[in-house]
Amino acid sequence: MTSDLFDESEAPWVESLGDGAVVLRRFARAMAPDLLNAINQVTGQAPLRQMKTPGGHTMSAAMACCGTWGWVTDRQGYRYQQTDPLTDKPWPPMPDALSNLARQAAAQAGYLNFQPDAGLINQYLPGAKMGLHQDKDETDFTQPIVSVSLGAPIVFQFGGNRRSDRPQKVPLEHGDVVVWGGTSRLRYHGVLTLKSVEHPLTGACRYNLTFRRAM
Ligand code: MD6
Ligand code: FE
Repeated sequence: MTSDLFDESEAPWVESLGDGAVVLRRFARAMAPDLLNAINQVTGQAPLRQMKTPGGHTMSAAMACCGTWGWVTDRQGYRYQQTDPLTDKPWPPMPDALSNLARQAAAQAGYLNFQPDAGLINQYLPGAKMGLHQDKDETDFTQPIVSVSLGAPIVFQFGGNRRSDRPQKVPLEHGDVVVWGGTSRLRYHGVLTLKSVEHPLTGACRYNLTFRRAM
């Protein structure tokens, strides 16, 4: 088999998004079935849910967490905590398939010894989006962010260090991994509204896995 629409044998390649930031194209495609199994395992224990922002809006993406620290938002604010507010139990452990992928992707991008203690699973259905924001609730900004796309394609927006900087539009597809750190660590980013496009493994759904060192 040399080419088909969802070729898993396509060799990965790297694209720069600026200093310290790269897209590892197709990096996670071969392991995607294992990653989707891991997602199902985590969300069986910590259900996907749409959280509220401090401003009272309901986020359009549904989220669940794994690892020692989970990122949550509610009327009180954004924070990391060790228990799931839905179940009051610790977040499920981060499956090895996820932590290994995160560490390998970080290393490929030049960030050695990345040990994520927070894994965020975002589920986007058609119509869902995420506005421009910074990931800044972590304590150590020398550690990168690793962000994995699975399923339906979307347009990622990667801005600058100020909200007013015009973002680059980066189409992301199944298996693409974005890694940002160094002087890019606090760059604004988000995704445009998910269109209705079917993927053979996920249907119309897109998953984003975001790995961080929270503490
Ligand atoms: C993405 N997601 O879905 C980018 N950040 O490709 C994020 O930047 C993000 O999904 C913080 C919390 C949840 C997220
Ligand atoms: Fe983010």
